[in-house]
Amino acid sequence: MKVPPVLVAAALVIAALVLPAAAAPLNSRPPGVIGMGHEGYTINGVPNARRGSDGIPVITIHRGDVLRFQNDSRWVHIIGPGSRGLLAGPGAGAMTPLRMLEENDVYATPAWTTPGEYLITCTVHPEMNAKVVVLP
Ligand SMILES: [Cu+2]
Repeated sequence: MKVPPVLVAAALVIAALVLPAAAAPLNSRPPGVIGMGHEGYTINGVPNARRGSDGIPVITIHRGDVLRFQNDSRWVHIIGPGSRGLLAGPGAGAMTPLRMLEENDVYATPAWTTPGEYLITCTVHPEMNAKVVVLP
């Protein structure tokens, strides 16, 4: 018996709607950890973090602090120094040139040792940008 293609397509659509809900729940994000959603960072609960006038998260830390990220989404993120999905040269701030995070992955940067302003981005989601302000 031949199955009409429209039934196969409908079954795939239904499976796509149901399967994510059946996946294991994501780990909850501890306070102070920057979340990674779909095309944006989550900063509620992160001390000294706010939205800038352009809507981009601004996270203020002191020299020697580290930043902690958790991918609390089902999307893969590849973060690094830069803006709008384009990487800056390595060594900008304390971000490693690239760090891939799959769901539930946690990453702590090395200590930020040089005061200044640094941009971070996600190469997968160019809309995913943030500014890190390192105070002396
Ligand atoms: Cu991303």
